[in-house]
Formats: sequence, structure tokens, C-alpha cells
Amino acid sequence: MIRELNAQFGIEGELDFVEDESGLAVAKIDNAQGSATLCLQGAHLMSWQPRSQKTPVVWLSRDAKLAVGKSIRGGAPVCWPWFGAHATESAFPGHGFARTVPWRVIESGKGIDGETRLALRLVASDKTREQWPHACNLDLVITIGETLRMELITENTGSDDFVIGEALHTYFQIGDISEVSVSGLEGCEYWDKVGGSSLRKQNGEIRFSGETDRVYINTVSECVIRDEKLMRSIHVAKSGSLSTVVWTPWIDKANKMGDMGQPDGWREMLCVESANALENQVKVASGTRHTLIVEYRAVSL
Ligand code: TA6
Repeated sequence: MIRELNAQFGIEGELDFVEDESGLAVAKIDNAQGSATLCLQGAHLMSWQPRSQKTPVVWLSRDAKLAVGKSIRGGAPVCWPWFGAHATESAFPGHGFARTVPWRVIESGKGIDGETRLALRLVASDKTREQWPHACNLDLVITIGETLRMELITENTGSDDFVIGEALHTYFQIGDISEVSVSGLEGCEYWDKVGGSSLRKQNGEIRFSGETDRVYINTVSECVIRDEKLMRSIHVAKSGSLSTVVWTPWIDKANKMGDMGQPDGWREMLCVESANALENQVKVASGTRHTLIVEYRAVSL
């Protein structure tokens, strides 16, 4: 499979497919503007570092392991066709199945400014249709350069409308969680998931001093992670998304999870996820498509 992938989609010196020790295929991208790695299972971006940055912008746990059918801790997991727990089936995987099933490459190419573009499509199966019996295509188009652009495209090819929840659940690399702030969500309502679920309103910028797990609703805002330790800001712009999820597990939850890179990997990551969750779930009418787009860039302070 690796040989065919390189023959059909490889780009000499820029895009190369390799087999991980788990047997999973990984795309390695390296161009004049930046580098990235992506596991084909789940169309899971695992790392991204623009040339202008000494430190990766997308975080991957030191404990991250690739395994067939398992999610990877870090990177930009694709949460689809639901976000969080399934509404009725507790046995269904949290955040949907998209991130743990095979995807296939459908296109690769060079962007106009030397970026690298890769398009993948989820491979439906009896297993996925048991959990999601709708006729549809799910594509991820990713463009790697000095900025990172991801487009998550849901196409309803069936005769019935359906409703999805989704997120690009991106883990950003930061210097230390106690030295960052997030702006852009001032005045937004959010569901606070720590200690139950209560609706609150954001007052000012967000700073962190404990487990934080919030679903901001009805917001189209660009968020900025200001990192005083790494002396940079990360801009998280989006379209086709009305929810933004902000999450740090903090020490107790991180220790329970066990794959956050002990002892303090949790201090060096922050999730700012562009989503459509809770009351912002999206109805995709028969014969139409819905696209969630994110664009990330890092700016030195
Ligand atoms: O997006 C935040 C969240 O829903 C948290 O509640 C936490 O569960 C996190 O996602 C990680 O979920 P995962 O299934 O990847 O362990």
C-alpha cells in the first residue's frame, strides 16, 4: 500500500508516505514553509511546525502511540458525526468513530505559494454504518504551509436530512498552561462541563488555574492563544463552526488519562477546538454539503 500511495500521491522531496511500526500509514510533509505528519487512520494530523517557529504549534503527547482502531493523544483529532458522548448509545465511541477508522487519500498537490495539499476521505464500512446509517461522504482537505488550513466537508448523498456534531479537536503546544491566555470569547455563553454542566458567560480573556472544559456556543470568533513563555501567539480562525471548545485536563485528570506525557505533559498543551456541538449541531439536508474550516497561524511576540 505504501508503494502505491507514493506512486500515486507522493511529491518528491515534499510528501512521502511511510509505514509506522503499528502498520498504519503516515504521511510526512516537508516543504519550504513548514513540516507536518498525518496518520491516514482518522485523517489525524499529528504534528505541524511552520518554518518560522522553533517549537511545533500542534502538540503530540510523548506517550502517543499509533494503533489500529485507537485514537491518538494529541494532534488534531476529527470528532464526527457526534461530539462528546453519543446522545443515546453509551457503547458508541466518545467523539464519534471518524478518528479511529481508515481514511483513503483522494488527492495531493502543491499550493500556489509552495504549500502542500492533501485530501482524504473516510472509508465507510458495515461497522460505521451500524453507528451512522446515512449515505454521505466525509472529506478532510489539509493545506500545510506557514499557516495550517483544514476543511472538514460533510456531503449528504442520501435522500434523508441528518444532523451532525463535529470538531477539529486540536491540541496546541504552549510553554506552560499557567502562562497563557485565550482571547476572542469575551461575552460568549458557554457550557461549563467541570463538575456537571452549567451555562455561564465569559468575562474577559480566559486564564487557567485548574481543569477547564468549556463549550462556547453561538460564536464565530477567531481566538488567540497568547503564550508569554514561548513568546508567540497562535491564531485560531474558523468558518462553518458555531462552537469553540476550550480544554485543559489539569493534573488530576491528566494522571487518570495516563497518556498525556507524564509527569507534566499536560502543562504544555491546550485544546482550542472549532466545533458544532450541543445546540450548534448542524442539519445537513439531503443533497447538500457542510464545511467546517480552520486556519491556524503562529506569530512571534
Ligand atoms: O473536548 C474536550 C473533551 O470533550 C474533554 O471532556 C475530554 O474528554 C477530551 O475531550 C478528550 O477526549 P478523548 O476522548 O480524546 O480522551
